[in-house]
Amino acid sequence: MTPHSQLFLHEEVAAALADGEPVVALESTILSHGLPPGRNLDVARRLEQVVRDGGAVPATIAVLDGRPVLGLSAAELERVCAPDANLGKLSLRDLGPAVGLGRSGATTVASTASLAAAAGIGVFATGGLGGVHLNASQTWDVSADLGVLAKVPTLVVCSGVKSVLDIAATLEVLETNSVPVLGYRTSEFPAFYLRSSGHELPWRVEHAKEAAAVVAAHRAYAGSGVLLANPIPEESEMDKELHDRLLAEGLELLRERGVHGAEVTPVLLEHFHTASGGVSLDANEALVLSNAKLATAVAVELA
Ligand code: PSU
Ligand code: MN
Repeated sequence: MTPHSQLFLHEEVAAALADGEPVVALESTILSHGLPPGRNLDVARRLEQVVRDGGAVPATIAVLDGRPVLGLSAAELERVCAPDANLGKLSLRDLGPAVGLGRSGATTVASTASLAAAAGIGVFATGGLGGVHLNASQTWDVSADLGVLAKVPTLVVCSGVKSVLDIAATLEVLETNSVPVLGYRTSEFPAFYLRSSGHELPWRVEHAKEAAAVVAAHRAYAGSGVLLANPIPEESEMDKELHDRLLAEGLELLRERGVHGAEVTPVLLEHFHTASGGVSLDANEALVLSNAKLATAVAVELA
């Protein structure tokens, strides 16, 4: 482990960065809050393998005992995925408290992208991005993920945002913050479990090489990130009717239980996973693996 001011880089990650070899960051909230124990470790390992198979070094990121770790060891990955891990969800604002107080936690898109950028890792793969919530005009619930994309030059590869969010408003905030949103072989912003959302995108790319060219050019003009929106693979897309039913039920559940803030996404995901009998889990796994593969291809082009 190489200390790098407040960062702790796995040796392999530090060596790859020093040699200009491609590295792909992966987040840990999806493991600790998005997937059930048992399944999460398997997905975590497969994500890292997909990155390796594509010719890059994976850096799964989490905060362990007050240390932001970039590139978890096998034992650390097991710790993050353990049924009794009980890790908090750390957004960017939580990094200072967690590090200062010596705590552990899983990192979201906001904190993972920030840590990656601080270490010089420019490419990051995840499942879904946080965004503007449907009732944000009353609750002010807008994910810090958007504010971070406005400020750090990381490429985030995701499958759009869930339809539990206000997709139109999310795209507006990304525009306001000068974050280009590229559709990967699509002209529509994807909606996580579904390939299309009905919201058109201004730009599309057909190959990793094109995405890399856009990222390289964007970095010359702006300090903001880039979003590469990769729809869930066709064969894994959820049935639209099932999706819409689960979403309506999930929203009702949130209202009944008065769930708000950081708990919204985990509670909703849990409802999808149990009520769909695992169909949504398979979808979630398929899309995140596909995003890791695409992110790796872009990282290789950039390197
Ligand atoms: N969307 C998903 N799965 C997830 C998340 C979002 O489909 O696991 C997680 C990501 O870590 C994302 C975070 O960064 O939720 C956003 O949370 P919030 O809206 O509280 O900022
Ligand atoms: Mn929120």
